[in-house]
Amino acid sequence: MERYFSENVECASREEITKIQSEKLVAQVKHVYDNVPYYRKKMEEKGVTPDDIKGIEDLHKLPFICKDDLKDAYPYGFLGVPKSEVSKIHSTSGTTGKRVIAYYTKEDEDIWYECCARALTAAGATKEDVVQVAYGYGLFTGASGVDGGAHAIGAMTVPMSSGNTDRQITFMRDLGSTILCCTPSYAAYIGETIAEMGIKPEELTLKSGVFGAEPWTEAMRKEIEASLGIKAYDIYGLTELGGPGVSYECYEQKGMHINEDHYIAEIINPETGEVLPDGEKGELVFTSLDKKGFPMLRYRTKDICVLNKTKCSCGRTFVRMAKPMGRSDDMMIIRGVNVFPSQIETVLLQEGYKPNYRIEVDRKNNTDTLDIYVELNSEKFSDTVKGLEIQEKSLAGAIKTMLGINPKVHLVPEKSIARSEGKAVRIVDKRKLID
Ligand code: DLL
Repeated sequence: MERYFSENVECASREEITKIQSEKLVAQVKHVYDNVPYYRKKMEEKGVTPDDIKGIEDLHKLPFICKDDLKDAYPYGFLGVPKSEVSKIHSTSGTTGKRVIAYYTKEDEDIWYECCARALTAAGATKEDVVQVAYGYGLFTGASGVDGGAHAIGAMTVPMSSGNTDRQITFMRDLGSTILCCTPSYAAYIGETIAEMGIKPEELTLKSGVFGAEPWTEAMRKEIEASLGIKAYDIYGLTELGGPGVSYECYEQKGMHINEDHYIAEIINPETGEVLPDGEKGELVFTSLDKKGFPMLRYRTKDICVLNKTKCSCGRTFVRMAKPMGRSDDMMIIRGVNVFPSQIETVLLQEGYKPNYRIEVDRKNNTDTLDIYVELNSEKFSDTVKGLEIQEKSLAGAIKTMLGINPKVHLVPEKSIARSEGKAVRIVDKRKLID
């Protein structure tokens, strides 16, 4: 039987959810207007005051916040409480420009852990479980969030952090870990290492995994589920909104339920900012309703996604978001065609290759080039040059059918592409280095 961590809200009626959201929105707008001068100015520029916001039907009147606003206001410009009220911070892993620093009050932390506890419960976690946390601890939100969630459930929490894969597997076996939390690319790597060590998935006690922080495909899910002998659940979130637990999958695995008592989701046209009707694909925008330390009103995530408001048979009434196809930042435009790495990954796995690949985009003689490096594996092995060429051509053909453009595929030796212990970096866009 399905279990819930906060059944009263997770299964509340639409009327109840709308009421909760409306009341909280009115209070949150007032909080931000009074305490975040940067956003107050944006509201003034748009001619909006807190009196104009009477409920969620007025949400569209508020200005958006984008990453550039957070950069402009770095480091304390969006802090919504006195520093003495801040209990901790986290930060994005951004390698270029300024990082985003998110602030939490004690209450913000508790709400965040509750959201993660809902996600873990939906993945089958109870007090009896041993939860192995293999997201990175530190500035990244991944580990702290699910660690807090596991504590809220009362499960035994194993704070491994990412990396040191042999030690992960030793602890997993010795302690009898039942739930693994890490990025999907790291889960795939752990699965691969287990196979190399000659351990069968059924020898492990793992039953499920809670994987997120990067886009991953259904094909990758199957791969991980088979290699670890588990059911793999998706979890979504971002530093600006607190971290993991903004939304999470239930056993139906048909989209991630958004914690709507804490967040309002909208889908907008990324070019015009216009709010799109239900079911249309566009950029996800979130409003955090409770966060006081780092409150976000209409934050533009750049994640491309679709919302589904139909009823889920798990009993939860929270709206569901599809797996994000990737950030609009990650979308490559190659010879005029929009390409997401996840599309390429889907084809590779369908064709029997492993999720170890690198995409290189360049421009030669004014034409974009797309090179895809993919590892060979024992099932896809050919010992003649001719045989390899045939394989490369056949894979390039399958990718062309998906994308509409012709890539050059390079099959490379097993293990020659670096594995990821956190978020995988799979695209090298050399055009950006030149521009
Ligand atoms: O990745 C928070 C997180 C940690 C989520 C652990 C889930 C598990 P950031 O580092 O700020 O925060 O990156 C946020 O990662 O805007 C998405 O583009 C991407 N992302 C996060 N979860 C998913 C997911 C954390 N399940 C950015 N599927 C987001 C696809 C995801 N993309």
